[in-house]
Amino acid sequence: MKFKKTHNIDELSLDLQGKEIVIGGWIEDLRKLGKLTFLTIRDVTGLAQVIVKDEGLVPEDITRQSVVLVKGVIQSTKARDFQYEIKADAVDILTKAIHPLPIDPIGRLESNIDNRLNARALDLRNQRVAAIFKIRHYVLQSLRKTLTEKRFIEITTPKIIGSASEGGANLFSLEYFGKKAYLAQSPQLYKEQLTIGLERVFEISSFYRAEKSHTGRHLSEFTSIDIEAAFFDYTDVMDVLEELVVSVFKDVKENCQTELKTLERTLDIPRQPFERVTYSQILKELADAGITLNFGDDLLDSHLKIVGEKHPGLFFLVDWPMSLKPFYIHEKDDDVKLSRSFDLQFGHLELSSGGRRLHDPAKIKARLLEQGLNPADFEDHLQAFDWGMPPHSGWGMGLDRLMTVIIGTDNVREVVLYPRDPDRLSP
Ligand code: AMO
Repeated sequence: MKFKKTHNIDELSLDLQGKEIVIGGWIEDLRKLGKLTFLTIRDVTGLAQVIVKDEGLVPEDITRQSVVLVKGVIQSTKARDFQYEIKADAVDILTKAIHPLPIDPIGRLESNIDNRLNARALDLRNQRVAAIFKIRHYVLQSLRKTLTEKRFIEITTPKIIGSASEGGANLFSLEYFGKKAYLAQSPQLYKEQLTIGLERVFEISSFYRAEKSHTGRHLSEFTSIDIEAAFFDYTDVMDVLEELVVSVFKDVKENCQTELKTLERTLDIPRQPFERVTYSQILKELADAGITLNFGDDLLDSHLKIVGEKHPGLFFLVDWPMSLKPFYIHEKDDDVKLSRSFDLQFGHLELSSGGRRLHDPAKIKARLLEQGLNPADFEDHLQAFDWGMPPHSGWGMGLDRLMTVIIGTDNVREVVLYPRDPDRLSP
């Protein structure tokens, strides 16, 4: 590099007229008008127009998306789209982009999602795509801020584990120094144990599910936001979830105006309180639609589609049958067939599920056996229940699914940089 970048593009304005600056970025467009060359240069903060009067400064064969440093002086401009322009004194070509590029990086020519994912790094030069990941950054910041304010402590639990956290299905297994190991499906068991020492914990990490699903909402590797809180009942963690989701929407609306504008997206702050609909009520609604389910039947995609038409926004689905819930979920006191658990839905899409946990080890062992699981496989976990396990509740929410709701897409691959699904293991 012949000279050093002095400014991000969003730091430049006509106030700096006459001053020499250096910007660094990618050539988004270049036009030659007689002896003049006009370059538009983009860095992550914005777009600037550069005018090159000296023909020798830019080689004939320079390409779009090449990386350059431009040293020049800020001056006024007649261009409609810019408040100022940079008159170049020197252009240092750092990397030349080789054409043809696999996709049109600025998105004028639409590419299908597979081609875009195959060239994801280049795809991010499309401002609509970059906007999604800038928003994702703010969503993560907002989640951490709100949970920290609520005195949750961020934890990191192992992703290589010796026994299943969510029961036997959907586990990726691997060889671990001659032993069988698994990729964690969730931090469930660890987050529960950690309420002993830290009371309120949260984790935002990748988890793994060997699901052969080809849908817009399933990935083999997804990011989960998990919480667990001692002395909280399931309704208390529902309140945390509701507040968290609403503050994410508010923070994105406030901090990501440019990105939302780029995506032509208006974000409505969800109305509170979120509706609470019982499982039995859903069965009635389905019966009205001509679908007869028995108590204990799971809600399939086709059922949730109908549910989503009646309840298109955010709502809690509560009072699930115990038989449909994992071994760690607590029953209701007044009706042991029902669980103290919930799902947070956005129409037909499940965003989160959670509940009150059993903290009596004898009950957990009984539930493991009931579900065909072997308590011996959960020995490490179960021993913690003899060390002073507080009553506790929590939930897990798919960050990627939450992002699809914020962005307004039905494909989770749009909001994950390098998605993993049964057909995709690279890049
Ligand atoms: P559950 O299995 O319902 O619950 O997962 C919680 C949330 O994680 C997201 N999710 C996924 N997102 C993308 N691709 C997948 N394959 C995928 N699987 C799950 C969903 C889902 O609602 N331990 C419990 C949570 C708890 O009770 O604390 C659990 O894992 O948004």
